[in-house]
Amino acid sequence: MTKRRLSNQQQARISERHQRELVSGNEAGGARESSDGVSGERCNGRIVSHLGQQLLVETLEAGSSSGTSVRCFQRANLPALVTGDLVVWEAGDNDTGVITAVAERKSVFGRPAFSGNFKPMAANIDRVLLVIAPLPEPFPNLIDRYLVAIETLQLQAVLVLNKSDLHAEIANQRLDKLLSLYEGLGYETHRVSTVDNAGIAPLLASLSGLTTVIVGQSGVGKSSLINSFGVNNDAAVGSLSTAGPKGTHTTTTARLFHLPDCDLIDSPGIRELSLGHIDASAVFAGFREFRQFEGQCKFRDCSHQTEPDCALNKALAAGAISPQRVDSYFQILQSLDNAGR
Ligand SMILES: Nc1nc2c(ncn2[C@@H]2O[C@H](COP(=O)(O)OP(=O)(O)OP(=O)(O)O)[C@@H](O)[C@H]2O)c(=O)[nH]1
Ligand SMILES: [Mg+2]
Ligand SMILES: [Zn+2]
Repeated sequence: MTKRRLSNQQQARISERHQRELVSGNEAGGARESSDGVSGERCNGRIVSHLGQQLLVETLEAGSSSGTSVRCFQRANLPALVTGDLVVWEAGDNDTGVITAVAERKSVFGRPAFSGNFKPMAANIDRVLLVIAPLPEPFPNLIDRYLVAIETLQLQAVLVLNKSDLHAEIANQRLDKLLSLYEGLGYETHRVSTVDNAGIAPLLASLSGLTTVIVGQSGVGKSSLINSFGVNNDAAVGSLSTAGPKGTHTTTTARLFHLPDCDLIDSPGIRELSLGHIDASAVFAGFREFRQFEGQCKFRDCSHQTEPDCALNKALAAGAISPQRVDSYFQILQSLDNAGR
């Protein structure tokens, strides 16, 4: 219980900070006369999910969630809002509300839209939990692409290999080895199963006091994980036959869930992760073990391929960095070129 009490205090502190941000965010937007049917009484809230044209907003009272939610429209002058955004809303017609202001985001996770521009998906998060599984098999480069995206946003990445119960059936030693590689790079990793609950308790304990967005391919078990943590409102879980490269995605919108001492955001699965919004130098820096070699090559514009005295190639030859990661780096660079950069 001590842990829970502590965590509640932590949460209250976090929420107090949010309240301050909200007030300042609202003042920055300027108090408005009620011209569009709103009550004029300003309330704090947090975006839980998208509901078509509307947003589901949980109300925040006295520094924490009151447990009630309201469907809201947003004022047209606001940017696109995402799950986790802290907002000010006012009661409107027909039990709906109108979002009139948004607090500055302390962090954001997202990926490029078709246009190539960055598209936010979840805001005010501490960690990104990347889930992989033996089935569906990860597409090539998946982990490195995610890690580059996460490092670029200066967020903390956690790698989770789910469906460990399938070890006996599916030869996934490759994935196990892969996970060990990232462990060696200093990333936190977990091996879990939502079927037999292996590894679930330590994973949940590692999320204490934090807001975590769960990402990964469709069908790897992101929603199943959320359910195995014991949330009140179940996240919809798909059948493996419908999830996957050709099937429909079960989760279609990012959604916030509460546990006693942490918040989780479930997210829709992806088919692949393009990095169209990231430039070549950010890709290099996104490989955390490469950063020490930045500016160490003989030529300032070294492409780390055939140039003499290349620090990256020397490290590779000395076995200090993984050939797989170097290959992955070049594959990502090539995909940026192919995307017309
Ligand atoms: N064997 C096994 N199957 C699992 C495990 N976790 C989830 N599954 C199954 O994997 C399938 C997909 O699970 P979901 O939780 O819907 O996957 P998701 O990542 O949320 O998928 P999207 O919402 O489409 O992105 C379901 O049939 C689950 O029952 C596990 O640990 N072991
Ligand atoms: Mg899902
Ligand atoms: Zn070089």
